[in-house]
Amino acid sequence: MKSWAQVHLPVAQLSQPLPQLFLTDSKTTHKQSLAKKEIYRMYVCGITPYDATHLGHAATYLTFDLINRYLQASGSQVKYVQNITDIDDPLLERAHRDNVDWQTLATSQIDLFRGDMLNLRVLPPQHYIGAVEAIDLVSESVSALDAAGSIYAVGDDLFFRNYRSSEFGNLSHLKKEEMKEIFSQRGGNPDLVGKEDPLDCLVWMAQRPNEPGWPSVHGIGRPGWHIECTAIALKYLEPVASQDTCIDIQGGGSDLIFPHHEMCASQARVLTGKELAATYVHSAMIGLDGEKMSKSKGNLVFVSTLINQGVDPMVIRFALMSQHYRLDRMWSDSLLHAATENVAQIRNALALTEVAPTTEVVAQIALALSDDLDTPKAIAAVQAWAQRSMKGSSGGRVQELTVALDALLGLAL
Ligand code: 5CA
Ligand code: ZN
Repeated sequence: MKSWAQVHLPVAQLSQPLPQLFLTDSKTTHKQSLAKKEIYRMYVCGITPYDATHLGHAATYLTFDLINRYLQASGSQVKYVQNITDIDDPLLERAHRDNVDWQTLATSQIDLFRGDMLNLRVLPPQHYIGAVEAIDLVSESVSALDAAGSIYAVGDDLFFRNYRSSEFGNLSHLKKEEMKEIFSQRGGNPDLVGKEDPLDCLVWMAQRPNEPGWPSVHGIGRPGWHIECTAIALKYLEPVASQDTCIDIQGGGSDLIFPHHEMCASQARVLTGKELAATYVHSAMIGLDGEKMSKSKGNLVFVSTLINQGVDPMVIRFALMSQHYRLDRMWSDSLLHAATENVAQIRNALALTEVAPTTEVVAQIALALSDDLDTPKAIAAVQAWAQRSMKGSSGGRVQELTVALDALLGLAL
């Protein structure tokens, strides 16, 4: 699938090398430094194309964009892959509810998403892969799991033996009863008669009446959700045999820790004998009026609606970065208003002929980001600089800061 257009990434002018990046790993639950590498491999779970792009989606992709930007500014290359769940039950249900063709719905939402990502200056992945275009790939992965003795049938559907692995649960740290409950809320079917274990997951779903299906060695059907991401990540990120883990970063919103990422990791262990990712990074949930922003609750604010109302995309980006990615947080009008004022103040300072020293503030931004993407701290440093500049402090180079804001924070001001 076509990714969105390239976003210009300036080369940050740094007076000293960037500090090593620390990120909180959901598996160890600790902040850990990313081993220095020339090439990083990052997989981020993409949208299911309906109700895109709400501010929760946007916040999550911004988190990984910050990682991408930081690693590139450190001089490394980032291989970045994202999927699109362009065939799945929720998409079909929405198309049915709204009496539209599911492909038309998906195509329109993917187009909208691409435009929103471009407006927010999110660097595009090199491979943007839809589930539909990965059917053969998924089917091959199911065959490989089958060859490893990890697949069984319930009727014409195929399931993966998750719970057989002693490592299952290492990522989510949940008790089995908790897993079962969350699994049933997030597309699983723990109580299905015929399953060997309630937590085994569907990897190939035989075609249902009036639903699409694709021919495969497993019969006509479609991929299960988790195997879609496992297969796409392992194929398109081209893992290196000599490395301990298949990829460096597996990411998405915190709602994906269980079951999705736990099950992807479980499948990858069987397929490769290795841990899927060195670091599992999860961006916390954005809510509105005290509740998680989600399609099912219908309490969504869309990036495109705000932009159509005349809101500057850089203000949206700034507002989403003004709170830390690991905190569940609320979107509100007051957040947007504060961001509008703060961006205006920074722009006013950047327009001055004499500005406060810039080398130090660039170093502060880098240091804050290196510490688990502390964007509130980075932004506070820029605001303090703007105030110093407005009060007449001098000795800085505007260009040094504008380039750093763009390269590291994605803010083209
Ligand atoms: N297609 C799957 C992933 S393979 C999926 O979860 N799609 S999604 O459209 O529901 O979500 C897309 C991304 O946005 C996921 O990483 C998800 O974790 C994240 N996300 C969804 N809702 C929110 C929210 N309210 N706040 C933050 N991130 C969110
Ligand atoms: Zn995924």
